[in-house]
Amino acid sequence: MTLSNKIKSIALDIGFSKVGITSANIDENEIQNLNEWFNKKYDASMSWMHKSFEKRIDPKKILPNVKSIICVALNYYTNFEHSTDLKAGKISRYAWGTDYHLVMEKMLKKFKIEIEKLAPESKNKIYVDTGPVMEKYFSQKSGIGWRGKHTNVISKDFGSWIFLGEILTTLDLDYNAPMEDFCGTCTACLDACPTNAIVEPYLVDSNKCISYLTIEHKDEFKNINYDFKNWVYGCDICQDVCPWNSNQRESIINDFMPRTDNINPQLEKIIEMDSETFKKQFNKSPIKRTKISGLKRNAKYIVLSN
Ligand code: B12
Ligand code: SF4
Ligand code: SF4
Repeated sequence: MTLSNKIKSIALDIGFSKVGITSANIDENEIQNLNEWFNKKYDASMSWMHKSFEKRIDPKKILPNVKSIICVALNYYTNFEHSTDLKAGKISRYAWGTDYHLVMEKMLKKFKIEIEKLAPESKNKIYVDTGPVMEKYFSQKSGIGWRGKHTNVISKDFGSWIFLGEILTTLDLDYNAPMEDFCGTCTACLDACPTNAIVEPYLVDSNKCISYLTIEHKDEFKNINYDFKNWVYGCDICQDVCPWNSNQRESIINDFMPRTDNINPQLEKIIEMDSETFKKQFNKSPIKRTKISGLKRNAKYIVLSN
């Protein structure tokens, strides 16, 4: 078995749902698209993204002599749905259980150790949403899935309910073919987005995206007048309507099972929540990112606008 195949088989043994390998180079076209996204200010207040622009477009600035990127994806679908109770908020599927950064980092560390057993001379760096890496781009290039018109990566076997991670490596490996696009003439995600944040196919303006507004936006919602459709943390609308998400397989990761009250928390309960309860309910959960103040702001906004 080749080294590349051994590495891919280890990834699947560790529990990743998909693995693919690609070169660490980024096409000129992609760099131009990214530049345009920043020029149009679609990054909203996420200035940390632009600050790391040079690293984002050149992985060698993260790991000198990097040759390949080993991309992985982890299915997080659990068989639960949101309710239609208007007094309840909706929490995005990815945040129902334990924070994927913690889950995947543990798996990636194990993976890195195994790679270094096979190739002790190699230098390797792991990432899962934790650095200036174009995760969706590399994932498509490594054959894991394609970038849908809503911009998330969709795998034929797992839909878009997958988290992405990668190992940057100095190893010269065999590359997979990039995944082709299977969106076809579908426009379901563009049609369903309540704020028209998908301004054109494959282009999201974060300023309008409910996911950005409820998670990353730090201030009060001044001059913002959108119907959040009860999404109190993140937003899954463009993925819920995607035909590639209709026959999902359940995740094998127990940590992704929803915690009590994490799918549809009552909005009034959030507004009245004290910090002890917040800490307990959202310990090791991605929801910690908004802090209690952000979650309360979101819940109040929904109650006032309903
Ligand atoms: C910043 C960020 C956000 C921002 C911006 C979203 C975005 N579209 O990039 C906000 C806060 C809005 C966000 C929201 C979400 N995010 Co987010 N986010 C990121 C982060 C940190 C960086 C992404 C990035 O580089 N964006 C820059 C822009 C320019 O990239 P882009 O939108 O893909 O734009 C490219 C395309 O437009 C392309 N392009 C232009 N024209 C064309 C034409 C064609 C044909 C094609 C193919 C491409 C193309 O060029 C651009 C440059 O690359 C990544 C982690 C990472 N390091 O990659 C996670 C990540 C993308 N997020 C993730 C998730 C889960 C989400 C949410 C689903 C969470 C939720 N449920 O609320 C939503 C989805 C919203 C949406 N429709 O995109 C996952 C996605 C997993 C997947 N299956 O793809 C990631 C990969 C984290 C992870 N490690 O798993 N996110
Ligand atoms: S996450 Fe919600 S607001 Fe953002 S693009 Fe998708 S449907 Fe639109
Ligand atoms: S809803 Fe349709 S257009 Fe949007 S990502 Fe899914 S297949 Fe592509």
